Amino acid sequence: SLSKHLNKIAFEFTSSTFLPDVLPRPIQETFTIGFLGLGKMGTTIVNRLLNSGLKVMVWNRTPSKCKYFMELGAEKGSTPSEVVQTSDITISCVSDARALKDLISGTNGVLESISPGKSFVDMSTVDVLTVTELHESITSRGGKFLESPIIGSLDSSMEDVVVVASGDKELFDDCCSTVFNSISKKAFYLGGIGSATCMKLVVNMLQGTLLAGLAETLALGEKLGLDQSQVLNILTLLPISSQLNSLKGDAMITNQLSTRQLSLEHMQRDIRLAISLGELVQQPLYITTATNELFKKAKARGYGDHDTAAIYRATD
Ligand code: NA7
Repeated sequence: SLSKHLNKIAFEFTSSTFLPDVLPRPIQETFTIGFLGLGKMGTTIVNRLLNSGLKVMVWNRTPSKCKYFMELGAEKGSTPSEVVQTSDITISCVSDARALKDLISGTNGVLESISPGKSFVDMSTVDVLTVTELHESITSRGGKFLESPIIGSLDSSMEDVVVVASGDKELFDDCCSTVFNSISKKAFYLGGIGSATCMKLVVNMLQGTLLAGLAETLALGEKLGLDQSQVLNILTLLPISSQLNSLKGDAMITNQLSTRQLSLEHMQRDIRLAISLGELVQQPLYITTATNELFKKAKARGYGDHDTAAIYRATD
C-alpha cells in the first residue's frame, strides 16, 4: 500500500509555490504558534519566530531547554496536549519517528487535543509511512496537517533554507504568511502527503554522497602528500565549487566537527530512508549504498552527534 501511495505522490507532484506569490492573511493579535522540540533545529526556528514578533508557546521533553525562550518572551506549555490546545498552529521538530510517535500518541500527547480547527505541522524528518499515519491520525480527528521537513542549514542565512511542504494547502498558505516567512525565503507546496519527505530525502541523499566524495578526495590527497587546503582552494576556482565543498572540506581538514548543524547520525538516517525508498520503487542506488556504509562506519566510531564532516574520519 505504501508503493501505491508513492505512485499517487508521483501523480500529485506537480505544483510548487514561491513565498512571494502568497498573499499574507491578516493575523489576529492572539495568534499563537506552538512549538514542540527544542533541539538544534527547533531552537533556531523558534528564535526566528520570536524575532518576527510572533507569539510562541514552547514545549520540550527536557523542560530546562524552555527557559531561554521564556526569557525571550515565549510561553511554556506543560504538555504537548496543552500546547495544541492553546495554539492556532502547532509545529513539531523532533529527532526521529520514535520521538514523533511518543509526542503524538503518548500520555498528554498531541492527539488528545486535536479537534476540528486545530492545525498541525511536522518539521521532523521521518519515513513516508510514519508521516502518512500521522496525517491520518490528525485529519481523522478533524485537524489540518502539513508535512514540512526543512532542507538546508538553519545555522546561516535565510537564503540557505528551503521549505518544502505537502498536505493541507490552506494550512500551507497560512504557514507562508507566518511561520515559513520567518525562516526562509523559499517555500514549495508539493501536493500529496509523502512528497515533501521524498523531496528532502533525495536532496539530502545527494548532499551525503557529495560529502563522501569530498572526504575520499581529501583522504587520497593527503596520502599523496598534497596540501589539502590547496586542494580545496583549487576546487573553489572550478565549476564544481560549492559552499558545501568549502565549509565541510575545511571542517574535515581542521577537524572542527562540533555540531551546530545537521548531525552525522541524522544524515545517515536520511540516506538509509532514501535507500528504502529506492528499494520500494526499484531504483538501484549504488553510490548512495556505498556512502551509507561510510556514514555507518563514522557513526560506529562515535561521531553520530558530530557534524556531517566527520565522515572524513571513516575514510581509512
Ligand atoms: P536534535 O538537536 O537532536 O534534537 C532532537 C529533539 O527531539 C530534542 O528536542 C529532543 O528532546 C527531542 N526528542 C528526542 N526524543 C524524544 C522523545 N522520545 N519524545 C519527545 N521529544 C524527543 O535534532 P535536530 O533539532 O537537529 O533535528 C530535528 C529533526 O529535524 C530531525 O529529524 C532532523 O533530521 C531534522 P530533548 O531535548 O532531548 O529532551
